[in-house]
Amino acid sequence: MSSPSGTATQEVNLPMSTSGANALATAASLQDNRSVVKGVQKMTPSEAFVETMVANGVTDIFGIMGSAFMDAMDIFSPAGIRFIPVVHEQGSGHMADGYARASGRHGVLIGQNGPGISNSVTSIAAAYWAHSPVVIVTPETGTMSQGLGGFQEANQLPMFEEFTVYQGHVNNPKRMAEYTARCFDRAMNNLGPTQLNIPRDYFYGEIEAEIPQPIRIERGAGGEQSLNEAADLLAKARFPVIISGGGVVQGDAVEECKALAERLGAPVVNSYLHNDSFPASHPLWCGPLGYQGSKAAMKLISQADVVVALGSRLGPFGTLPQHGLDYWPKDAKVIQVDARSDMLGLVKKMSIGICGDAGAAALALTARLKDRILACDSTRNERAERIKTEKALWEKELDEWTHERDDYSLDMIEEQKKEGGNWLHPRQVLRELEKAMPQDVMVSTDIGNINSVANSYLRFERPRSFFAAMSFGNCGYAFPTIIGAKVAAPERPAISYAGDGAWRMSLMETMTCVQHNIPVTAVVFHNRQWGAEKKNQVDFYDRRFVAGELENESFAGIARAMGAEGIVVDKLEDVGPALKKAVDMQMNQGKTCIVEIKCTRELGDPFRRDALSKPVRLLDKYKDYV
Ligand SMILES: Cc1ncc(C[n+]2csc(CCOP(=O)(O)OP(=O)(O)O)c2C)c(N)n1
Ligand SMILES: [Mg+2]
Repeated sequence: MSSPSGTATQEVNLPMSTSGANALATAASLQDNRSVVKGVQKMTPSEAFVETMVANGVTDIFGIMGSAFMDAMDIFSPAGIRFIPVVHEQGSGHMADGYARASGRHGVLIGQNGPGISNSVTSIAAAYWAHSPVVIVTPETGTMSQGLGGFQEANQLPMFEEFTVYQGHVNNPKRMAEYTARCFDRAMNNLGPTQLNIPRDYFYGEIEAEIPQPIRIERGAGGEQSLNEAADLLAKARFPVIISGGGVVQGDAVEECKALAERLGAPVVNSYLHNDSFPASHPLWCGPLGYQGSKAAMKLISQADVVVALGSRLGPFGTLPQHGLDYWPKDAKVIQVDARSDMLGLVKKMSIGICGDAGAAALALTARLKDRILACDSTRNERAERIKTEKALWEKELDEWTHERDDYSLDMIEEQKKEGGNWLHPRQVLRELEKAMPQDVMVSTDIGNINSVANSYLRFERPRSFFAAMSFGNCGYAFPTIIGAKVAAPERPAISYAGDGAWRMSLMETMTCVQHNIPVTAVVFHNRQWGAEKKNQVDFYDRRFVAGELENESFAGIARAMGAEGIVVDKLEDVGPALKKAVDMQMNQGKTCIVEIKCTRELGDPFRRDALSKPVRLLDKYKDYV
């Protein structure tokens, strides 16, 4: 095929693969009718860089412009790549993460060497713990001034060393396409962010290069022997339970997980913060484990004699005791399936480790169990009843759990009654929001007390719908992340949750939504405090409050000043209608709306009771601070 200038081109056509995210990336790229130059060609390194991105199906890049990559940026548009300018580079990393999590395609960001790059370290760390295929392109000081202490000079590789699965440094302009391609391949194949570091003078010049075809590796089900042993173990299990993890979401393996669960009649619990890894309407679904998770899930897994951890690393925070339940079944045999061998048996004791794709492994196990008589077959109905009963009990408890009942929360509720104004109980607010959620919604959540309590009230029907701040746990995650998700899936309603503290850290990206036509809905829980941390001062520091109070202007007013809409809610009956109105504005009028909900200062269970201890003071002058 010939382009108007007469250069030979090839259609963007990624190799077909059947597994998960790769299949999604392929599907997206197959619809991509942009063409890429074919064979060895004379081109500039900027052209090699941009063409390699086209070959990988890139259509959107987040960032803030800069002289360091202006030569390449100049041809983004003719290459069919949209550059989405953000307010702060931290936001561009979260947007790339949200984009990747929603679509299974690469999320890409770029920035100015030095500060533009260091500004996004936090969001790349967050993307790393979400295992997102994000590529951060980091133009660097020019090779002739590196090391002389020039303008915006920094060593950019060490900054991301811990948070990337691969770092490519273009050490010669002739290798631009090769390194670019490798970064895109490895982000997808090794499941995590990669860094493409490019000395800024290497964008210029003339090279001979061929644009590499993307390499996508199909992951298999795992070793024959371990699959056979796992099937034998499951055939003998009395009460098997499945943990459906992030690997099920990323590998698009819900159907395979469902088939295995149905064959076993096993309850399925979501791993911590992967509430979209199994459809909530399914009779075998029991809700999430971990902090502020489902009691039904915890009570059921505590009974398990065999646990299948499907696509889960069983992270240390995700199985901590909760609601007074130390639910992890210490004597159960654990079959762990993960795409990464180094995650197998890392945190929890395991009986059988399967290194493979969650979907392929589930399929292989189901096939092995299909015609066998299983020990648990005879109790299928009884177990189904038990699941139903536990779920009903938990729903009833949630319905009746209208507010927190600890001393501090009760004191706050009383105090705020005297103070006047109408403040809503967070749990009731969360229940109302849950009821008003639109179909096919995508929700992102932040780090904070109310956001954590939300875990009990967020249920999903399909994967790639829930984007929580994962193990890096940074406040300010949710809003930019949902913006990126919305760019990837404009047809789906997009809602972020944030506490007022986290919102203050991220609200400026409202301008990105307004100016670049990316309508989303942001719910802000306005409780006038850094609640999650204040909870530790309640529990461990005798209510000596330092730095926890927040005095805010009206967030709805700030939103309006930025050109968005704002709704203030201070009545429970208005919560659902306000969310519906905001989503309607998003979907039908292309408007971003901030829903500011006035909440009491009450606080749910803390994050890290496990990691704090009562203060000890040895010096006389501090003796009262215990
Ligand atoms: C970037 C960052 N800074 C600080 C923290 C520590 N931290 C965790 S939760 C929290 C309070 C969150 O307050 P807010 O967003 O208002 O939600 P609330 O707890 O009040 O519901 C803080 C400061 C963090 N996790 N991330
Ligand atoms: Mg708060």
